[in-house]
Amino acid sequence: MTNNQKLKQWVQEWANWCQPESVYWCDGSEAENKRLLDEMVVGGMAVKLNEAKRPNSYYFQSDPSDVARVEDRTFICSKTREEAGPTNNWADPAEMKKSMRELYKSCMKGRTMYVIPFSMGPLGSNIAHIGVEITDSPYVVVNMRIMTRMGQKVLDVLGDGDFVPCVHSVGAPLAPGQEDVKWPCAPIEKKYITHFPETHEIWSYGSGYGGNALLGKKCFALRIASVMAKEQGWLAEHMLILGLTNSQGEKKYITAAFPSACGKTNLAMLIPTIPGWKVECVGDDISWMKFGKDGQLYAINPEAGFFGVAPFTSMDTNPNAMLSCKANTIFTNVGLTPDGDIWWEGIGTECPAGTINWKNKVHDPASGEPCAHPNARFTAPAFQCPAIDKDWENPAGVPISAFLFGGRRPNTVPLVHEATSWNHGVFMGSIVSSETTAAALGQAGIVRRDPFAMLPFCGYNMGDYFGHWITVGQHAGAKLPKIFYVNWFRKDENGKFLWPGYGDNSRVLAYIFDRCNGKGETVETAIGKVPAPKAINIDGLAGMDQAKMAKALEVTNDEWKKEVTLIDEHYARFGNHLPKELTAELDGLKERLGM
Ligand code: O2Y
Ligand code: MN
Repeated sequence: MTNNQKLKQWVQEWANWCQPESVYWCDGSEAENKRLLDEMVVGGMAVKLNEAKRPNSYYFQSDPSDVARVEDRTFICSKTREEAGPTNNWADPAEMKKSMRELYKSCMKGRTMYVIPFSMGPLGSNIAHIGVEITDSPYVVVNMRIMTRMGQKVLDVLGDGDFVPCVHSVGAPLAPGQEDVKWPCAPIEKKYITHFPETHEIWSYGSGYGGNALLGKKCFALRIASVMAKEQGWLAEHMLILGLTNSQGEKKYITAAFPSACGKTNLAMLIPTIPGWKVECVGDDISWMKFGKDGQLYAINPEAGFFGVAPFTSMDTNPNAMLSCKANTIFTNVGLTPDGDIWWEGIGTECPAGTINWKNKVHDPASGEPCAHPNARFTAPAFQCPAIDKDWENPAGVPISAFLFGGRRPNTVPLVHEATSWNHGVFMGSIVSSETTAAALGQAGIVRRDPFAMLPFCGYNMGDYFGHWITVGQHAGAKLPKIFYVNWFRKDENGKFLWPGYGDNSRVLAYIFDRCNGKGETVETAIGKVPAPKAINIDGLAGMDQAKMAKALEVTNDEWKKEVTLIDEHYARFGNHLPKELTAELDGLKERLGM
Protein backbone atom coordinates (compact mmCIF):
# COMPACT_ATOMS: atom_id res chain seq x y z
CA MET A 1 0.00 0.00 0.00
CA THR A 2 1.01 3.64 -0.18
CA ASN A 3 0.82 6.88 1.76
CA ASN A 4 1.38 8.92 -1.39
CA GLN A 5 -1.54 11.35 -1.05
CA LYS A 6 -1.27 12.67 -4.60
CA LEU A 7 -1.45 9.12 -5.96
CA LYS A 8 -4.34 8.11 -3.72
CA GLN A 9 -6.30 11.22 -4.63
CA TRP A 10 -5.64 10.77 -8.35
CA VAL A 11 -6.86 7.15 -8.24
CA GLN A 12 -9.96 8.14 -6.25
CA GLU A 13 -10.86 10.91 -8.69
CA TRP A 14 -10.60 8.57 -11.67
CA ALA A 15 -12.52 5.84 -9.86
CA ASN A 16 -15.31 8.33 -9.14
CA TRP A 17 -15.39 9.34 -12.79
CA CYS A 18 -15.03 5.92 -14.46
CA GLN A 19 -17.35 4.11 -12.01
CA PRO A 20 -15.64 0.69 -11.94
CA GLU A 21 -17.23 -2.11 -9.95
CA SER A 22 -14.11 -2.18 -7.77
CA VAL A 23 -10.60 -0.73 -7.53
CA TYR A 24 -7.69 -3.14 -7.18
CA TRP A 25 -4.10 -2.12 -6.40
CA CYS A 26 -1.69 -4.57 -8.08
CA ASP A 27 0.99 -5.98 -5.77
CA GLY A 28 2.90 -7.65 -8.60
CA SER A 29 2.97 -11.05 -6.89
CA GLU A 30 3.03 -14.39 -8.65
CA ALA A 31 -0.25 -15.32 -6.90
CA GLU A 32 -1.97 -12.20 -8.23
CA ASN A 33 -0.69 -12.87 -11.73
CA LYS A 34 -1.92 -16.47 -11.66
CA ARG A 35 -5.32 -15.39 -10.33
CA LEU A 36 -5.82 -12.84 -13.11
CA LEU A 37 -4.72 -15.28 -15.80
CA ASP A 38 -6.99 -18.02 -14.39
CA GLU A 39 -9.91 -15.59 -14.36
CA MET A 40 -9.24 -14.68 -17.99
CA VAL A 41 -9.12 -18.38 -18.95
CA VAL A 42 -12.42 -19.03 -17.18
CA GLY A 43 -13.93 -15.93 -18.83
CA GLY A 44 -12.92 -17.16 -22.30
CA MET A 45 -10.42 -14.32 -22.92
CA ALA A 46 -7.31 -16.49 -22.72
CA VAL A 47 -6.24 -20.07 -23.39
CA LYS A 48 -3.66 -21.70 -21.15
CA LEU A 49 -1.07 -23.36 -23.38
CA ASN A 50 0.05 -26.96 -22.97
CA GLU A 51 2.04 -26.95 -19.71
CA ALA A 52 4.45 -29.63 -20.98
CA LYS A 53 5.25 -27.70 -24.16
CA ARG A 54 4.97 -24.06 -23.10
CA PRO A 55 4.96 -23.84 -19.28
CA ASN A 56 3.00 -21.04 -17.63
CA SER A 57 2.15 -19.45 -20.99
CA TYR A 58 -1.10 -18.02 -22.33
CA TYR A 59 -2.73 -17.33 -25.67
CA PHE A 60 -4.92 -14.35 -26.59
CA GLN A 61 -6.73 -13.28 -29.77
CA SER A 62 -7.51 -9.60 -30.16
CA ASP A 63 -10.53 -8.06 -31.80
CA PRO A 64 -9.76 -7.86 -35.58
CA SER A 65 -10.08 -4.06 -35.36
CA ASP A 66 -7.44 -3.79 -32.61
CA VAL A 67 -4.19 -5.29 -33.87
CA ALA A 68 -1.46 -2.61 -33.76
CA ARG A 69 -0.47 0.88 -32.72
CA VAL A 70 -2.79 3.45 -34.25
CA GLU A 71 -0.68 6.41 -35.35
CA ASP A 72 -3.67 8.28 -36.83
CA ARG A 73 -5.32 8.21 -33.40
CA THR A 74 -2.15 9.19 -31.48
CA PHE A 75 -1.92 12.84 -30.38
CA ILE A 76 0.61 15.16 -28.79
CA CYS A 77 -1.47 17.72 -26.90
CA SER A 78 1.05 20.48 -26.29
CA LYS A 79 -0.16 24.06 -25.70
CA THR A 80 0.47 24.98 -29.33
CA ARG A 81 0.55 23.03 -32.59
CA GLU A 82 4.05 24.37 -33.18
CA GLU A 83 5.37 22.70 -30.02
CA ALA A 84 4.13 19.33 -31.32
CA GLY A 85 5.80 20.05 -34.65
CA PRO A 86 5.10 18.99 -38.21
CA THR A 87 5.51 15.24 -37.65
CA ASN A 88 2.92 14.76 -34.87
CA ASN A 89 -0.88 14.86 -34.74
CA TRP A 90 -1.69 17.78 -32.51
CA ALA A 91 -4.81 18.55 -30.52
CA ASP A 92 -5.53 21.34 -28.06
CA PRO A 93 -4.98 19.91 -24.57
CA ALA A 94 -8.07 21.47 -22.97
CA GLU A 95 -10.34 20.39 -25.84
CA MET A 96 -8.87 16.90 -25.93
CA LYS A 97 -9.29 16.50 -22.18
CA LYS A 98 -12.88 17.74 -22.41
CA SER A 99 -13.89 15.27 -25.09
CA MET A 100 -11.94 12.38 -23.56
CA ARG A 101 -13.45 13.01 -20.14
CA GLU A 102 -16.85 12.48 -21.75
CA LEU A 103 -15.63 9.14 -23.11
CA TYR A 104 -14.15 8.12 -19.74
CA LYS A 105 -17.39 8.96 -17.90
CA SER A 106 -18.66 5.65 -16.39
CA CYS A 107 -16.50 3.80 -18.96
CA MET A 108 -15.41 1.14 -16.46
CA LYS A 109 -18.94 0.13 -15.40
CA GLY A 110 -19.04 -3.60 -14.70
CA ARG A 111 -15.24 -3.86 -14.71
CA THR A 112 -12.41 -3.71 -12.19
CA MET A 113 -10.09 -0.71 -12.19
CA TYR A 114 -6.54 -2.01 -11.72
CA VAL A 115 -3.88 0.34 -10.38
CA ILE A 116 -0.43 -0.61 -11.69
CA PRO A 117 2.57 1.13 -10.11
CA PHE A 118 5.52 0.49 -12.43
CA SER A 119 9.17 1.44 -12.76
CA MET A 120 10.72 2.05 -16.15
CA GLY A 121 14.24 0.82 -15.44
CA PRO A 122 15.80 -1.05 -12.52
CA LEU A 123 14.14 -0.09 -9.23
CA GLY A 124 15.88 2.83 -7.61
CA SER A 125 18.23 3.51 -10.56
CA ASN A 126 18.83 7.24 -10.97
CA ILE A 127 18.22 6.78 -14.69
CA ALA A 128 14.83 5.09 -14.03
CA HIS A 129 11.43 6.79 -13.61
CA ILE A 130 8.15 5.67 -12.09
CA GLY A 131 4.67 5.66 -13.59
CA VAL A 132 1.26 4.50 -12.44
CA GLU A 133 -1.23 3.12 -14.95
CA ILE A 134 -4.89 2.72 -14.14
CA THR A 135 -6.63 0.33 -16.51
CA ASP A 136 -9.75 -1.79 -16.79
CA SER A 137 -7.89 -4.50 -18.72
CA PRO A 138 -6.48 -7.52 -16.86
CA TYR A 139 -4.59 -8.35 -20.09
CA VAL A 140 -2.74 -5.06 -19.67
CA VAL A 141 -1.90 -5.97 -16.05
CA VAL A 142 -0.32 -9.33 -16.91
CA ASN A 143 1.61 -7.82 -19.83
CA MET A 144 2.83 -4.89 -17.74
CA ARG A 145 4.06 -7.42 -15.17
CA ILE A 146 6.41 -8.81 -17.83
CA MET A 147 7.33 -5.55 -19.55
CA THR A 148 8.04 -3.46 -16.42
CA ARG A 149 8.95 -3.85 -12.76
CA MET A 150 5.54 -3.46 -11.15
CA GLY A 151 3.63 -3.72 -7.89
CA GLN A 152 4.20 -2.99 -4.21
CA LYS A 153 8.01 -2.79 -4.53
CA VAL A 154 7.51 0.21 -6.86
CA LEU A 155 5.24 1.98 -4.34
CA ASP A 156 7.94 1.39 -1.71
CA VAL A 157 10.54 3.12 -3.89
CA LEU A 158 8.08 5.86 -4.93
CA GLY A 159 7.31 6.93 -1.34
CA ASP A 160 5.65 10.32 -1.65
CA GLY A 161 7.59 11.11 -4.84
CA ASP A 162 6.40 12.00 -8.32
CA PHE A 163 5.06 9.62 -10.94
CA VAL A 164 3.84 9.80 -14.53
CA PRO A 165 0.05 9.30 -14.40
CA CYS A 166 -1.24 7.00 -17.14
CA VAL A 167 -4.97 6.50 -17.66
CA HIS A 168 -6.20 3.61 -19.78
CA SER A 169 -9.59 2.14 -20.56
CA VAL A 170 -10.64 -0.31 -23.24
CA GLY A 171 -13.75 1.85 -23.58
CA ALA A 172 -16.30 -0.95 -23.28
CA PRO A 173 -18.47 -0.57 -20.16
CA LEU A 174 -20.70 -3.51 -19.27
CA ALA A 175 -24.39 -3.05 -18.53
CA PRO A 176 -25.77 -5.12 -15.61
CA GLY A 177 -25.89 -8.78 -16.69
CA GLN A 178 -24.17 -8.06 -20.02
CA GLU A 179 -21.77 -10.81 -21.04
CA ASP A 180 -18.20 -9.71 -21.77
CA VAL A 181 -16.43 -10.35 -25.09
CA LYS A 182 -12.99 -11.95 -25.30
CA TRP A 183 -11.28 -8.69 -26.36
CA PRO A 184 -13.22 -5.59 -25.35
CA CYS A 185 -12.33 -2.36 -27.17
CA ALA A 186 -13.95 0.67 -28.78
CA PRO A 187 -14.40 1.36 -32.51
CA ILE A 188 -11.51 3.08 -34.28
CA GLU A 189 -13.10 6.55 -34.27
CA LYS A 190 -13.31 6.40 -30.48
CA LYS A 191 -9.72 5.28 -29.95
CA TYR A 192 -7.41 7.99 -28.60
CA ILE A 193 -3.78 7.66 -27.53
CA THR A 194 -2.98 11.07 -26.11
CA HIS A 195 0.01 12.68 -24.47
CA PHE A 196 0.16 15.91 -22.49
CA PRO A 197 3.82 16.95 -22.58
CA GLU A 198 3.46 19.99 -20.27
CA THR A 199 2.07 17.87 -17.44
CA HIS A 200 3.74 14.55 -18.38
CA GLU A 201 0.35 12.78 -18.55
CA ILE A 202 -0.87 9.96 -20.76
CA TRP A 203 -4.54 9.23 -21.50
CA SER A 204 -5.43 6.25 -23.67
CA TYR A 205 -8.93 5.12 -24.59
CA GLY A 206 -10.49 2.40 -26.70
CA SER A 207 -7.66 0.02 -27.54
CA GLY A 208 -6.32 -2.95 -25.57
CA TYR A 209 -3.36 -3.65 -27.88
CA GLY A 210 0.37 -3.28 -27.34
CA GLY A 211 1.76 0.22 -27.61
CA ASN A 212 -1.75 1.70 -27.30
CA ALA A 213 -2.42 0.10 -23.94
CA LEU A 214 0.88 -0.93 -22.27
CA LEU A 215 1.52 2.71 -21.51
CA GLY A 216 5.02 2.25 -20.07
CA LYS A 217 6.40 1.45 -23.51
CA LYS A 218 5.99 3.88 -26.40
CA CYS A 219 3.76 6.42 -24.59
CA PHE A 220 5.92 6.87 -21.48
CA ALA A 221 9.40 5.50 -22.31
CA LEU A 222 9.54 7.38 -25.63
CA ARG A 223 6.93 10.14 -26.09
CA ILE A 224 6.74 11.55 -22.56
CA ALA A 225 10.32 10.53 -21.68
CA SER A 226 11.66 12.36 -24.75
CA VAL A 227 10.07 15.53 -23.32
CA MET A 228 11.50 14.84 -19.84
CA ALA A 229 14.89 14.09 -21.39
CA LYS A 230 14.95 17.45 -23.18
CA GLU A 231 13.92 19.27 -20.00
CA GLN A 232 16.50 17.44 -17.87
CA GLY A 233 19.45 16.97 -20.27
CA TRP A 234 19.35 13.25 -21.07
CA LEU A 235 18.30 10.99 -23.96
CA ALA A 236 15.23 8.74 -24.34
CA GLU A 237 15.70 6.85 -27.59
CA HIS A 238 14.18 4.14 -29.79
CA MET A 239 17.39 2.13 -29.56
CA LEU A 240 18.44 -1.41 -28.76
CA ILE A 241 21.41 -1.82 -26.42
CA LEU A 242 23.96 -4.61 -26.89
CA GLY A 243 27.23 -5.62 -25.28
CA LEU A 244 29.94 -6.68 -27.72
CA THR A 245 32.95 -8.69 -26.56
CA ASN A 246 35.92 -9.28 -28.85
CA SER A 247 38.02 -12.41 -29.07
CA GLN A 248 40.45 -10.94 -26.49
CA GLY A 249 37.65 -10.51 -23.95
CA GLU A 250 37.39 -6.71 -24.26
CA LYS A 251 33.81 -5.43 -24.05
CA LYS A 252 31.98 -2.37 -25.34
CA TYR A 253 28.31 -1.37 -25.39
CA ILE A 254 26.57 -0.10 -28.50
CA THR A 255 23.07 1.26 -29.07
CA ALA A 256 21.26 1.20 -32.40
CA ALA A 257 18.22 3.07 -33.72
CA PHE A 258 16.38 1.51 -36.66
CA PRO A 259 12.81 2.22 -37.76
CA SER A 260 10.17 -0.31 -36.59
CA ALA A 261 10.43 -3.67 -38.43
CA CYS A 262 14.11 -3.28 -39.43
CA GLY A 263 15.40 -6.13 -37.23
CA LYS A 264 16.26 -4.43 -33.93
CA THR A 265 15.37 -7.51 -31.88
CA ASN A 266 17.48 -9.70 -34.18
CA LEU A 267 20.53 -7.43 -33.86
CA ALA A 268 20.11 -7.12 -30.08
CA MET A 269 20.27 -10.93 -29.75
CA LEU A 270 22.66 -11.70 -32.61
CA ILE A 271 24.92 -14.74 -32.57
CA PRO A 272 28.22 -13.66 -34.17
CA THR A 273 29.69 -15.69 -37.02
CA ILE A 274 33.21 -14.48 -36.27
CA PRO A 275 34.99 -16.87 -33.92
CA GLY A 276 35.53 -15.72 -30.35
CA TRP A 277 33.16 -12.72 -30.47
CA LYS A 278 30.05 -12.46 -28.31
CA VAL A 279 26.92 -10.27 -28.38
CA GLU A 280 24.87 -9.89 -25.21
CA CYS A 281 21.50 -8.17 -24.99
CA VAL A 282 20.67 -5.29 -22.63
CA GLY A 283 17.50 -4.26 -24.49
CA ASP A 284 15.82 -4.65 -27.87
CA ASP A 285 13.77 -1.45 -28.25
CA ILE A 286 14.37 1.52 -25.95
CA SER A 287 17.41 3.12 -24.34
CA TRP A 288 17.48 5.82 -21.65
CA MET A 289 20.87 7.49 -21.30
CA LYS A 290 22.27 9.95 -18.79
CA PHE A 291 25.74 11.40 -18.39
CA GLY A 292 27.88 9.88 -15.64
CA LYS A 293 30.35 11.92 -13.57
CA ASP A 294 33.08 10.65 -15.90
CA GLY A 295 31.40 12.35 -18.89
CA GLN A 296 30.31 9.07 -20.48
CA LEU A 297 26.72 8.30 -21.43
CA TYR A 298 25.29 5.40 -19.41
CA ALA A 299 22.29 3.49 -20.74
CA ILE A 300 19.55 1.45 -19.16
CA ASN A 301 16.83 -0.56 -20.80
CA PRO A 302 13.71 0.91 -19.20
CA GLU A 303 11.81 -2.29 -19.96
CA ALA A 304 11.92 -5.72 -18.33
CA GLY A 305 10.59 -7.80 -21.22
CA PHE A 306 10.36 -8.16 -24.98
CA PHE A 307 7.16 -7.36 -26.88
CA GLY A 308 8.48 -9.02 -30.02
CA VAL A 309 6.96 -9.63 -33.45
CA ALA A 310 6.31 -13.35 -33.73
CA PRO A 311 6.02 -14.03 -37.49
CA PHE A 312 9.34 -14.99 -39.10
CA THR A 313 11.06 -15.36 -35.74
CA SER A 314 12.60 -18.84 -35.78
CA MET A 315 15.50 -20.91 -34.45
CA ASP A 316 17.29 -19.86 -37.68
CA THR A 317 16.60 -16.12 -37.62
CA ASN A 318 16.72 -15.51 -33.85
CA PRO A 319 17.23 -18.53 -31.55
CA ASN A 320 17.65 -16.27 -28.51
CA ALA A 321 14.19 -14.76 -29.05
CA MET A 322 12.69 -18.23 -29.52
CA LEU A 323 14.28 -19.41 -26.28
CA SER A 324 13.16 -16.22 -24.48
CA CYS A 325 9.54 -17.23 -25.09
CA LYS A 326 9.82 -20.90 -24.24
CA ALA A 327 7.89 -20.39 -20.95
CA ASN A 328 6.14 -17.69 -18.87
CA THR A 329 5.09 -15.92 -22.07
CA ILE A 330 1.93 -14.28 -23.37
CA PHE A 331 1.20 -14.81 -27.07
CA THR A 332 -1.23 -12.52 -28.90
CA ASN A 333 -2.68 -13.15 -32.38
CA VAL A 334 -0.45 -16.10 -33.29
CA GLY A 335 -1.84 -19.53 -34.32
CA LEU A 336 -2.95 -22.11 -31.71
CA THR A 337 -2.04 -25.73 -32.53
CA PRO A 338 -4.29 -28.68 -31.68
CA ASP A 339 -1.80 -29.80 -29.00
CA GLY A 340 -2.02 -26.45 -27.22
CA ASP A 341 1.14 -24.79 -28.49
CA ILE A 342 1.69 -21.79 -30.77
CA TRP A 343 2.56 -21.49 -34.47
CA TRP A 344 3.27 -18.65 -36.89
CA GLU A 345 4.50 -18.12 -40.43
CA GLY A 346 8.27 -18.53 -40.65
CA ILE A 347 8.58 -20.38 -37.33
CA GLY A 348 10.49 -23.09 -39.20
CA THR A 349 8.04 -26.01 -38.92
CA GLU A 350 5.01 -27.11 -40.93
CA CYS A 351 1.72 -25.78 -39.66
CA PRO A 352 0.03 -28.69 -37.84
CA ALA A 353 -3.34 -29.63 -39.35
CA GLY A 354 -6.19 -28.19 -37.33
CA THR A 355 -4.26 -25.12 -36.13
CA ILE A 356 -6.57 -22.23 -35.21
CA ASN A 357 -5.68 -18.89 -36.80
CA TRP A 358 -5.68 -15.50 -35.05
CA LYS A 359 -9.28 -14.97 -36.19
CA ASN A 360 -10.27 -18.18 -34.32
CA LYS A 361 -10.93 -20.21 -37.50
CA VAL A 362 -9.19 -23.42 -38.55
CA HIS A 363 -6.22 -22.25 -40.61
CA ASP A 364 -6.44 -23.07 -44.31
CA PRO A 365 -2.95 -22.73 -45.85
CA ALA A 366 -4.51 -22.68 -49.33
CA SER A 367 -6.60 -19.61 -48.49
CA GLY A 368 -3.65 -17.21 -48.79
CA GLU A 369 -4.65 -15.77 -45.39
CA PRO A 370 -1.90 -15.86 -42.76
CA CYS A 371 -2.41 -18.00 -39.67
CA ALA A 372 -0.78 -15.41 -37.38
CA HIS A 373 -1.50 -11.72 -37.78
CA PRO A 374 1.65 -10.03 -39.23
CA ASN A 375 1.84 -7.94 -36.02
CA ALA A 376 1.28 -10.96 -33.72
CA ARG A 377 3.41 -10.65 -30.58
CA PHE A 378 5.09 -12.55 -27.78
CA THR A 379 5.50 -10.87 -24.40
CA ALA A 380 8.48 -12.57 -22.76
CA PRO A 381 10.60 -11.77 -19.68
CA ALA A 382 14.02 -10.39 -20.68
CA PHE A 383 15.84 -12.47 -18.07
CA GLN A 384 14.84 -15.60 -20.03
CA CYS A 385 16.97 -14.54 -23.00
CA PRO A 386 20.01 -16.85 -23.09
CA ALA A 387 22.09 -13.90 -24.33
CA ILE A 388 20.97 -11.45 -21.65
CA ASP A 389 23.84 -9.25 -20.48
CA LYS A 390 25.01 -9.66 -16.89
CA ASP A 391 24.64 -5.87 -16.42
CA TRP A 392 21.21 -5.55 -18.02
CA GLU A 393 19.71 -4.58 -14.65
CA ASN A 394 22.69 -2.62 -13.37
CA PRO A 395 21.09 0.54 -11.91
CA ALA A 396 24.14 2.56 -12.99
CA GLY A 397 23.55 1.57 -16.63
CA VAL A 398 26.20 0.49 -19.13
CA PRO A 399 28.71 2.91 -20.75
CA ILE A 400 28.00 3.52 -24.43
CA SER A 401 30.86 3.58 -26.96
CA ALA A 402 28.91 3.88 -30.21
CA PHE A 403 25.54 4.87 -31.63
CA LEU A 404 24.31 3.20 -34.81
CA PHE A 405 21.59 4.53 -37.06
CA GLY A 406 20.15 2.65 -39.99
CA GLY A 407 17.23 1.86 -42.23
CA ARG A 408 16.26 -0.23 -45.23
CA ARG A 409 17.78 1.23 -48.39
CA PRO A 410 18.31 -0.91 -51.51
CA ASN A 411 20.68 1.71 -52.95
CA THR A 412 22.68 4.88 -52.17
CA VAL A 413 23.55 4.15 -48.52
CA PRO A 414 26.69 2.04 -47.91
CA LEU A 415 26.89 -0.94 -45.56
CA VAL A 416 28.53 1.26 -42.92
CA HIS A 417 29.87 4.79 -42.68
CA GLU A 418 31.12 6.87 -39.79
CA ALA A 419 30.42 10.44 -38.76
CA THR A 420 33.33 12.86 -38.78
CA SER A 421 32.04 14.79 -35.75
CA TRP A 422 29.16 14.78 -33.24
CA ASN A 423 27.13 17.27 -35.31
CA HIS A 424 27.72 15.19 -38.42
CA GLY A 425 26.42 12.18 -36.49
CA VAL A 426 23.32 14.14 -35.47
CA PHE A 427 22.87 14.97 -39.16
CA MET A 428 23.04 11.23 -39.94
CA GLY A 429 20.40 10.51 -37.28
CA SER A 430 18.17 13.27 -38.62
CA ILE A 431 18.06 11.74 -42.11
CA VAL A 432 17.40 8.09 -41.15
CA SER A 433 15.19 6.63 -43.85
CA SER A 434 13.73 3.43 -45.18
CA GLU A 435 12.48 2.65 -48.65
CA THR A 436 8.96 1.24 -48.60
CA THR A 437 8.57 -2.34 -49.78
CA ALA A 438 5.55 -3.85 -51.52
CA ALA A 439 4.55 -5.38 -48.17
CA ALA A 440 4.40 -1.99 -46.46
CA LEU A 441 1.33 0.19 -46.70
CA GLY A 442 1.14 2.50 -49.71
CA GLN A 443 3.53 2.68 -52.66
CA ALA A 444 6.73 0.67 -52.93
CA GLY A 445 10.07 2.38 -53.60
CA ILE A 446 9.31 5.62 -51.74
CA VAL A 447 11.99 6.91 -49.35
CA ARG A 448 10.36 7.60 -45.98
CA ARG A 449 12.32 9.68 -43.46
CA ASP A 450 12.20 8.40 -39.91
CA PRO A 451 14.65 10.68 -38.05
CA PHE A 452 16.44 8.79 -35.26
CA ALA A 453 13.73 6.10 -35.79
CA MET A 454 11.63 8.43 -33.59
CA LEU A 455 9.05 9.64 -36.12
CA PRO A 456 6.06 8.04 -34.31
CA PHE A 457 7.61 8.46 -30.87
CA CYS A 458 8.95 11.99 -30.41
CA GLY A 459 6.79 13.84 -27.87
CA TYR A 460 7.57 17.34 -29.15
CA ASN A 461 8.74 19.29 -32.21
CA MET A 462 11.19 17.06 -34.07
CA GLY A 463 13.25 20.14 -35.08
CA ASP A 464 13.73 20.96 -31.39
CA TYR A 465 14.58 17.31 -30.77
CA PHE A 466 17.43 17.63 -33.31
CA GLY A 467 18.50 20.73 -31.36
CA HIS A 468 18.50 18.71 -28.13
CA TRP A 469 20.88 16.19 -29.72
CA ILE A 470 23.18 19.06 -30.77
CA THR A 471 23.12 20.34 -27.16
CA VAL A 472 23.98 16.90 -25.76
CA GLY A 473 27.18 17.11 -27.81
CA GLN A 474 28.07 20.32 -25.97
CA HIS A 475 27.81 18.75 -22.48
CA ALA A 476 30.79 19.89 -20.42
CA GLY A 477 33.44 17.19 -20.22
CA ALA A 478 31.43 14.79 -22.40
CA LYS A 479 33.17 11.69 -23.75
CA LEU A 480 30.77 11.11 -26.56
CA PRO A 481 30.05 7.85 -28.38
CA LYS A 482 31.18 7.59 -31.99
CA ILE A 483 28.31 7.63 -34.49
CA PHE A 484 27.83 5.24 -37.44
CA TYR A 485 25.16 4.64 -40.06
CA VAL A 486 24.55 1.07 -41.25
CA ASN A 487 22.49 -0.37 -44.09
CA TRP A 488 22.15 -4.16 -44.13
CA PHE A 489 19.66 -4.00 -47.03
CA ARG A 490 21.59 -2.70 -50.05
CA LYS A 491 20.91 -4.65 -53.26
CA ASP A 492 22.85 -5.33 -56.48
CA GLU A 493 21.62 -4.57 -60.00
CA ASN A 494 19.69 -7.88 -59.98
CA GLY A 495 17.82 -7.01 -56.81
CA LYS A 496 19.87 -9.41 -54.66
CA PHE A 497 21.05 -8.36 -51.20
CA LEU A 498 24.77 -7.51 -51.23
CA TRP A 499 25.21 -8.35 -47.55
CA PRO A 500 24.05 -11.58 -45.84
CA GLY A 501 22.88 -9.86 -42.62
CA TYR A 502 21.88 -11.71 -39.42
CA GLY A 503 24.93 -13.22 -37.61
CA ASP A 504 27.31 -11.79 -40.21
CA ASN A 505 26.37 -8.29 -39.07
CA SER A 506 28.88 -9.11 -36.31
CA ARG A 507 31.59 -8.42 -38.91
CA VAL A 508 30.40 -4.82 -39.17
CA LEU A 509 30.08 -4.61 -35.37
CA ALA A 510 33.69 -5.84 -35.07
CA TYR A 511 34.84 -3.09 -37.43
CA ILE A 512 32.92 -0.52 -35.36
CA PHE A 513 34.51 -1.94 -32.20
CA ASP A 514 37.97 -1.44 -33.75
CA ARG A 515 37.10 2.11 -34.78
CA CYS A 516 36.15 2.88 -31.19
CA ASN A 517 39.68 1.75 -30.26
CA GLY A 518 41.19 4.05 -32.89
CA LYS A 519 41.91 1.09 -35.19
CA GLY A 520 40.43 -0.02 -38.52
CA GLU A 521 41.41 1.75 -41.70
CA THR A 522 38.95 4.17 -43.32
CA VAL A 523 38.53 6.05 -46.57
CA GLU A 524 37.13 9.62 -46.59
CA THR A 525 34.07 10.15 -48.81
CA ALA A 526 31.61 12.99 -49.25
CA ILE A 527 29.27 11.42 -46.69
CA GLY A 528 31.81 10.39 -44.06
CA LYS A 529 34.36 7.65 -43.44
CA VAL A 530 33.77 4.24 -45.01
CA PRO A 531 35.87 1.14 -44.26
CA ALA A 532 38.99 0.77 -46.41
CA PRO A 533 39.07 -2.37 -48.59
CA LYS A 534 39.67 -5.39 -46.32
CA ALA A 535 38.94 -3.41 -43.13
CA ILE A 536 35.83 -5.57 -42.63
CA ASN A 537 36.70 -9.22 -42.01
CA ILE A 538 34.99 -11.44 -44.60
CA ASP A 539 37.03 -14.56 -43.87
CA GLY A 540 34.94 -17.68 -44.38
CA LEU A 541 31.95 -15.70 -45.65
CA ALA A 542 30.47 -17.79 -48.48
CA GLY A 543 29.46 -15.86 -51.59
CA MET A 544 31.39 -12.74 -50.59
CA ASP A 545 34.49 -11.31 -52.21
CA GLN A 546 36.25 -7.94 -52.25
CA ALA A 547 34.45 -6.85 -55.43
CA LYS A 548 31.05 -7.43 -53.82
CA MET A 549 32.23 -5.72 -50.63
CA ALA A 550 33.30 -2.72 -52.68
CA LYS A 551 29.74 -2.52 -54.07
CA ALA A 552 28.25 -2.79 -50.60
CA LEU A 553 30.50 0.06 -49.43
CA GLU A 554 30.33 2.23 -52.56
CA VAL A 555 29.46 5.90 -52.23
CA THR A 556 28.23 7.32 -55.54
CA ASN A 557 28.14 11.09 -55.66
CA ASP A 558 25.36 11.10 -58.28
CA GLU A 559 23.11 9.02 -56.03
CA TRP A 560 23.89 11.31 -53.10
CA LYS A 561 23.12 14.43 -55.15
CA LYS A 562 19.59 13.00 -55.61
CA GLU A 563 19.50 12.16 -51.90
CA VAL A 564 20.38 15.74 -51.02
CA THR A 565 17.32 16.95 -52.91
CA LEU A 566 15.21 14.64 -50.76
CA ILE A 567 16.98 15.83 -47.59
CA ASP A 568 16.27 19.45 -48.60
CA GLU A 569 12.55 18.60 -48.82
CA HIS A 570 12.68 16.74 -45.51
CA TYR A 571 14.45 19.59 -43.71
CA ALA A 572 12.08 22.20 -45.14
CA ARG A 573 9.30 20.76 -42.96
CA PHE A 574 11.01 21.97 -39.78
CA GLY A 575 11.25 25.66 -40.74
CA ASN A 576 13.03 27.75 -38.13
CA HIS A 577 13.05 24.82 -35.68
CA LEU A 578 15.82 23.19 -37.74
CA PRO A 579 19.11 23.83 -35.89
CA LYS A 580 21.57 25.95 -37.84
CA GLU A 581 24.20 23.27 -37.14
CA LEU A 582 22.25 20.82 -39.32
CA THR A 583 21.85 23.35 -42.13
CA ALA A 584 25.64 23.74 -41.95
CA GLU A 585 26.10 19.95 -42.14
CA LEU A 586 23.86 19.74 -45.20
CA ASP A 587 25.69 22.66 -46.81
CA GLY A 588 28.99 20.89 -46.12
CA LEU A 589 27.70 17.73 -47.80
CA LYS A 590 26.52 19.72 -50.84
CA GLU A 591 29.93 21.33 -51.11
CA ARG A 592 31.75 18.00 -50.91
CA LEU A 593 29.45 16.67 -53.63
CA GLY A 594 30.26 19.72 -55.78
CA MET A 595 26.67 21.01 -55.69
O1 O2Y B 1 1.85 -2.63 -32.54
C1 O2Y B 1 2.23 -2.46 -31.38
O2 O2Y B 1 1.47 -2.09 -30.49
C2 O2Y B 1 3.61 -2.70 -31.00
S1 O2Y B 1 4.74 -1.70 -31.81
C3 O2Y B 1 6.31 -2.13 -31.20
C4 O2Y B 1 6.42 -3.13 -30.27
C5 O2Y B 1 7.66 -3.46 -29.77
C6 O2Y B 1 8.74 -2.77 -30.20
N1 O2Y B 1 8.64 -1.78 -31.11
C7 O2Y B 1 7.46 -1.47 -31.64
C8 O2Y B 1 7.47 -0.36 -32.67
O3 O2Y B 1 6.50 -0.09 -33.34
O4 O2Y B 1 8.55 0.26 -32.81
MN1 MN C 1 10.09 -0.22 -31.43
